[in-house]
Amino acid sequence: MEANALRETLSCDNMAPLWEVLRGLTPREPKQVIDPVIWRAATIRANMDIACESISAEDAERRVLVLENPRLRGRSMATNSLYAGIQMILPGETAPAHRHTASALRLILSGQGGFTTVNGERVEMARGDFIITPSGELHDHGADGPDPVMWLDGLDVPIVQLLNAGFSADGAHERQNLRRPTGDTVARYASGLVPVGHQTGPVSPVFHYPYARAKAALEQLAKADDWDGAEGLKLRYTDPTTGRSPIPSMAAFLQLFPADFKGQAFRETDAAVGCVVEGTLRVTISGQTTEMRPGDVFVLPGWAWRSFETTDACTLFSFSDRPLQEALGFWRAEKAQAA
Ligand code: GTQ
Repeated sequence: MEANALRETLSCDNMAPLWEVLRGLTPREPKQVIDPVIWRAATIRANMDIACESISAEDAERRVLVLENPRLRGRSMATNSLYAGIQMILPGETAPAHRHTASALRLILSGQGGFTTVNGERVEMARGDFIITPSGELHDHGADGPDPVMWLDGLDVPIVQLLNAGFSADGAHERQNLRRPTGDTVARYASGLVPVGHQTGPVSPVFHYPYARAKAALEQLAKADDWDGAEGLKLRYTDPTTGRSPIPSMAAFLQLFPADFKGQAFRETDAAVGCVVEGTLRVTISGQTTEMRPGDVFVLPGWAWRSFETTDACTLFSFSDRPLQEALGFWRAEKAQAA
């Protein structure tokens, strides 16, 4: 039968010829299907100020500007597997307590006096802090100081959507009741000890990773001088009770580049969302070089060649779906041969 006729015949019975789509289903290598988009700090802030005039955190439930990849417009996706957004809370506002299947991670960008309460324990937010909300845990956010508080949100929403496994519910009160003192989980699980009888699970019991501690760790390692030729010094956030990623679907990293770094080109299968915390980073993706400054957020498409350069020292936060790719045996990385 002729190809068009065959396709139509099969289509009537909800079937299709594999040979017409095979290479699309099993590509020779990952395709470039997303853009290396950048959201500049100044643009984020200008649009956020407009959003703050337009709606309260309470009315919005979450006052968030979704960071959309132009190649995935309208789907609330920064990459094929990652949702990213910028959230702001004005002094006195509350983002009311709710829970959902999607896990969230946050990088605090600006403002003092912000807090989030996760599962009955409140943490105070400081710039550069990394905070997680594991799947299904009740969380509300607020700003009790004089400043607006802003942060980068990363969620595994596209994964939950792919699996169509999402549930959500509202808390009984806008601000959940506190059931543990601040610092409780860090003392219990992140002091090099764990409570006797503690059962490890898929998510980290620790949900606050202060920037001051992470930065101090990088600076201590810098004294040993063992920089990677492509990545500088790169640490990943862990569940201290297992060593695994704090969230099973997403990994988060903090890395330090020394001054005058000229990194080797490399690529990895996991697309990442990056945000400069301190300093300036020149990022070259697929031959295009852009200077990233603090608060700029950008996408590193999976399997695209990238390299990093600095003039002064720079700290970069990033997150990706690497734990999923590793669990499935998919993750690959490659470094360019030194010239
Ligand atoms: O803070 O709970 O960016 O539920 C998107 C959905 C943040 C949150 C987002 C959310 C949240």
